[in-house]
Amino acid sequence: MYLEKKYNDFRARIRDFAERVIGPHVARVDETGVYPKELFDAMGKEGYLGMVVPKEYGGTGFEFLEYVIAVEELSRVCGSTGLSVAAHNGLGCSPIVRFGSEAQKKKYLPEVASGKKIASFGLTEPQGGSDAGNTQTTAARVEGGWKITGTKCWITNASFGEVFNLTARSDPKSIGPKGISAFIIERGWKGFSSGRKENKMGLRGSDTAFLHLDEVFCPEENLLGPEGNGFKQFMMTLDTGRIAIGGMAVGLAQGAFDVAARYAKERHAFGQPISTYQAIQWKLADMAVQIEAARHLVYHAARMRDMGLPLVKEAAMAKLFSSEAVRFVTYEAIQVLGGFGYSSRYPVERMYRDMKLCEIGEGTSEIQRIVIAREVLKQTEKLFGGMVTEKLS
Ligand code: COS
Repeated sequence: MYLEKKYNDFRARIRDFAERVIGPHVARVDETGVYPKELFDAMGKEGYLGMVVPKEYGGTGFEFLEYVIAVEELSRVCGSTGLSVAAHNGLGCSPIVRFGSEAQKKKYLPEVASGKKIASFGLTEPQGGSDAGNTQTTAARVEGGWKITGTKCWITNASFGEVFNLTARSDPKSIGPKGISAFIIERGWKGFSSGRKENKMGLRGSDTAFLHLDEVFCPEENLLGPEGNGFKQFMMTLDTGRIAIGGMAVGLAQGAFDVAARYAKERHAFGQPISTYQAIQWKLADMAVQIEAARHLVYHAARMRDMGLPLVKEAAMAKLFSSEAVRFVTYEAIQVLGGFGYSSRYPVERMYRDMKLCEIGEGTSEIQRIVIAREVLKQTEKLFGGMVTEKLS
């Protein structure tokens, strides 16, 4: 895919970092589920934990496209790293950047952008992931602030995150997406705890756990954005988060392709490299097309974000397509490697397990289809105005 030189240079820099610093740990991280803290520290030093934070608040102020390329390159080497970094930047830091007051930005952004504290996001609850408007966590008004009670689940970086953007129903009479507000909660506040780390199929190094809030007092100044606007803010956060998950999918797919293509050239069968057989060539060609198309959709949505354009449809399309592309690519990569692909001697089986989250997290593929259908139907209305169907007589 054609890209301006500055993006290619940026890619080369982060690829080198991912291969040199993260690469040696990946197999062990997958096996044990333990992610070394020094890797977070190393990423913090490079500025990769403050990519969406403007420079005046201690971040690198990268373009969104650069951020997506970074998530892609980290995921090409290690999906767990890609997801942890995307969740911290896109879901942890970003809502404070977009919706925070000046005082909140000054208080929280420098410490999360440097990686001194990891930031996280809590929307999903046990009784409803896709039905995000059915928030059961409550925020009851008390003197000086709010008392928050409820449970959030599948929260990335929950076990060690220190700053959490959470939604809770602040209007007790409301139902559905209205009457939900967003709050910034800190670990250490009385009544706040995280549950046991989930034992997952893939992305095993990326921390996932429940959060429990038992009458946690949240001061008024930690209401994030206007009261009652939490659902919309979180939907807007997910729109851009979905582009980053698209970047993660492209990265995992590229990682699997690179292994498969190289293996096909080195591996001999029936007296010649398997890359000389059409059966393998067609697989590699189809894989390459899927990756290229996914990357186009993801980068296009990222550029729209950089231009401040509406991108609900483009973000959902990018995530949906790239999530399905990476499923195809990692599946075929295993097939190219045969028995070796099925074994943990090569990383493609890990990538196959890691990629499944792309079809679930930050909105399932089914939710992306709902979002896309709503948007294209709206556009169709604008295009045609009146009826196009013939009147029945
Ligand atoms: N940006 C801005 N506003 C948005 C929005 C978006 N992307 N999506 C919805 N809204 C607004 C709507 O415009 C509506 O506003 P008004 O009441 O002023 O008209 C309000 O939010 C409610 O929206 P809607 O009626 O569409 O809500 P639904 O309950 O029908 O939910 C879906 C819509 C299903 C799309 C939403 O719940 C969703 O995305 N669910 C998946 C959640 C998810 O991704 N979870 C994974 C989290 S992993 S971190």
